[in-house]
Amino acid sequence: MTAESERNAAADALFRQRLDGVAADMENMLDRLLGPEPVEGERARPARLLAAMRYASLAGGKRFRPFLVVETAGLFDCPRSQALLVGSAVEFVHCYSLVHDDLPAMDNDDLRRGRPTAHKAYDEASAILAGDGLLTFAFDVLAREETHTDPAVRMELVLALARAAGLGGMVGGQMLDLSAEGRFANGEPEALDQSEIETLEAMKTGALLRLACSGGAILGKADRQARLALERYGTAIGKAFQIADDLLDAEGDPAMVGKATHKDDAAHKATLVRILGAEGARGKLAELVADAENALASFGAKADVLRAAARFVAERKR
Ligand code: GRG
Repeated sequence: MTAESERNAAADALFRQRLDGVAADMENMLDRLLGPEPVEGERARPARLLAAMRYASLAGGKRFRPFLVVETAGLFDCPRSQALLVGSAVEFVHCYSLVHDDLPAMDNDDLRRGRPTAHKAYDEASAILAGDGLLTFAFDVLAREETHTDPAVRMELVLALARAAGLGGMVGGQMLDLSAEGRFANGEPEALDQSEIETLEAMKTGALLRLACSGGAILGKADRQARLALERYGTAIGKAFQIADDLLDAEGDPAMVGKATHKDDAAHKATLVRILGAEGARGKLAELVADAENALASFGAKADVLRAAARFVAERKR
């Protein structure tokens, strides 16, 4: 074993440990935030809505986005409790997007995280409202004083999450995706070129992952150079994540992945795997991992776990 591969193996093991640690902390935090008692300004928490929101956000999920917030915030020695709150806001948005993406009007999926999707476990109306509730709750959490004592930091987090999640981010990307499938107009799938696919994916998947990385920098009041470095890292991770997801769809086993696979081909989805082929896509993944690792150069060994996270994204099996 070379010194570099030994260092990578140690960082990979530490990455697993840290991801598990964030997942455990996230479970406790989401459970606390989504408790039965109304908080100031709320009248009541309707039991069925709360249960559907808990179903969609507790138990399951890798918690990779909160992990990114915690690790990037850790580069600036931010308190873990604050990073976990920002991580939970990002996770609420992510979980809402999965609930709505699974609806019959969108991807019409029955299985998510190895369990029935929210609209199967409850009903469509409850799933739509649970998604709405989770999305709104994310901004509630970011606006709380316990998230950061400086209101300017909280405001910046709110704005960054809104921009990543909304019209020009994830929701916009989902619209481009549905349009490319031929859901509207004449019903014919659009033949997107590589740059159009990259834009779609940067919005649909990349924006929230990138925000998870810049979220740590905002929380840590990082300087411009550090912010740009983390944005470059987050951008590369976001692209890699989507390619890995497309490879899992093309080649993965539903029992392992926890959701239906081979859906992209059936839906004539515009993906980079379709354009580059599986081998070409794996080559692109390797380039993106290298770019993500290099983006962290100025943080030195402190960022080894984030470098391991980039490798994990490319190699993940679920
Ligand atoms: C409905 C507004 C709206 C947006 C949908 C999330 C999304 C946008 C579409 C889902 C399609 C998809 C599978 C995209 C690939 C990237 C992705 C979000 C994968 C799932 O994320 P993981 O692997 O899931 O982090 P877990 O379950 O681990 O949290």
